[in-house]
Amino acid sequence: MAQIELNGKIVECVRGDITHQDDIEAVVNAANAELMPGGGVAGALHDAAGPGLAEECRPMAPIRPGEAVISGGHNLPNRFVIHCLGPVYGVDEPSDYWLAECYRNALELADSKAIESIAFPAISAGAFGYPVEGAAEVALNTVKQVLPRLESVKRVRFVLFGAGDEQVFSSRLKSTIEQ
Ligand code: AR6
Repeated sequence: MAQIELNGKIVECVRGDITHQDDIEAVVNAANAELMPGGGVAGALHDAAGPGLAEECRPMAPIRPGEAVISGGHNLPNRFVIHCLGPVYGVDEPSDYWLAECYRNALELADSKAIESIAFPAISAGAFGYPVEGAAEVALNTVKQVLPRLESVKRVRFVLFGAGDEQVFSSRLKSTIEQ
């Protein structure tokens, strides 16, 4: 676990499950274009949210790489789910640009809804094949650029499923944000 302060706002990296972030207003889904249940994060969030989530999402699909859309949290402990379609590594090129767009769009959408806290998984770093070191670099650089100009968002949490991924994000956190 690592945590730093950026202009009075908190950025933190923790090991855990994105469906168990009870103190967070909006959780981010590493979605598929159709906004349907799938594997990984999308499967876990839809399972925990219940079928109402897919029903609410259907009219918003399909979404494009880099895009972010918002729904209610249904049976999740969060008020909102923000659904992002990450790039498929090596296919949706330049992958780093489209991944940064996910984080930027999700953060700006959260701010436009007066959301104060948001939790992200490592978008694209599972089924979509993005190497975790690069995924962490893009994620943290984008938060560094975008967070200072947001009005509502005061806490950004990265929730990493495995110990290795958590270490990569945590060690990148200081070097990226404090440099
Ligand atoms: N909580 C936090 N992180 C998780 C969880 C969880 N419950 N489950 C997996 N991860 P992925 P993608 C990690 O594949 O690469 C889906 O099938 C995982 O270890 O969920 O953007 C969708 O339907 C990895 O580090 O998302 C899409 O088709 C990271 O979350 C496609 O996969 C992202 O893995 C999206 O692929």
